[in-house]
Amino acid sequence: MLDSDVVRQDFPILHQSINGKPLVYLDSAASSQKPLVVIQAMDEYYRAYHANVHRGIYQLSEKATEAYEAARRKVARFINARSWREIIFTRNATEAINLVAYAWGRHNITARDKILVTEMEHHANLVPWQQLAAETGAQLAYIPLDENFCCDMAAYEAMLDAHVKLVAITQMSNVLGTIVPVREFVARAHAVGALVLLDGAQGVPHLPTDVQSLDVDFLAASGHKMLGPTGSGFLYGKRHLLEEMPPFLTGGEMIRRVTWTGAEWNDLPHKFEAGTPAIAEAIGLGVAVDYLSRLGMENVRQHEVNLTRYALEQLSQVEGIRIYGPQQVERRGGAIAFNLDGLHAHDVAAILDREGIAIRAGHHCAMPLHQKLGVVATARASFYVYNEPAEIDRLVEALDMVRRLFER
Ligand code: 7TS
Repeated sequence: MLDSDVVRQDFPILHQSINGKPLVYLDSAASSQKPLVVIQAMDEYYRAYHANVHRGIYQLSEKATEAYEAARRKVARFINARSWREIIFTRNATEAINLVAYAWGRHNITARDKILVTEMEHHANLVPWQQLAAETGAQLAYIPLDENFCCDMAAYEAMLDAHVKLVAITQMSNVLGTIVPVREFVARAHAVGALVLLDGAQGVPHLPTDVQSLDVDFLAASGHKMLGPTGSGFLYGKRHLLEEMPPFLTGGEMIRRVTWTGAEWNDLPHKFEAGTPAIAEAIGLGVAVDYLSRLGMENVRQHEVNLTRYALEQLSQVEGIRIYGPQQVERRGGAIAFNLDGLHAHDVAAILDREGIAIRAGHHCAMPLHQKLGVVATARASFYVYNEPAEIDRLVEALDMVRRLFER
């Protein structure tokens, strides 16, 4: 089992007070905090072996290249990719999704085609497809949510036909917490010849994720939500798909040979990594993946189930609260969006900040979903490996206080 008391010791940032109160960080869905080992690995790289990668004949560059490529192998193992060549480092999940929308989408989608997304997508897995549809004349259609905030699988089934070329879905909603039945989605998409892109920005940090057993064609993830640094993220793609795709960005690193009139592309994954990459960030992400692997992703998930169950129980006692998302913890992760009757989410978050509690408020980059929910904003508490039940108690006490404050 994961002991959050022990885990917390590894996160220096958590040991501080905000407005004289011990910090309660409940915004890991936006970005997680970093364990000391990640910070130290990046520091060590800059102090001891910083040099550019893939081009050095000298020792520093060889060491940097080794560390950078070792990180790629760690990520490949973490999601059980068949090969390290299937992992492309990007700045974040957004860039990974855009890579597919440009390099695959612009060459495979036509006016006759359909792209399906769910109604709960983050803008990162929505706007790139809206743009692709606008440019190609393809149709973008939304798989609806049912009354339990889960995907309506019968509606999905009815939307599938031979024109559907891509199903782009989140693994876990950053607002509702909903966990999507990925295998079911993939089996049905593949049956009509469509590919599946999984937005793992929320799922990969919190759920054991095996791309071979899920059989997804592409997976995008952000390093900074899984204990890694900002500026780190990755795209997984099945090798034959990545081989067939033209490059996204062009320039140095991604070529094998350049002449006056043209160029040949480098092997995977370098074909998709133009220019000097984020070396320290990749190394930091590798260490974050080691850290998560040591905790064990099954334990990470179980810890989150326990916290989420407790939080749903406790939060539901707060007068005038409305929680958005599935009730059953098995079907959801630890991002809990809510509103207090008659109060704007921003006011709630601002008052909580005075109590040292960090939550997010707004549309969480899911404006169409909020329109569907019939609200302009929600407040959102989200958990990770370092959170503990006592912090949920602090949140609930503070919400009770907010309610009393506005009742007067
Ligand atoms: N997809 C999902 C499901 C997300 O939650 C996010 C970020 C992204 C994609 C984009 O990730 P990025 O690293 O490329 O920015 N979600 C959030 C959030 O919920 N609050 O801040 C960022």
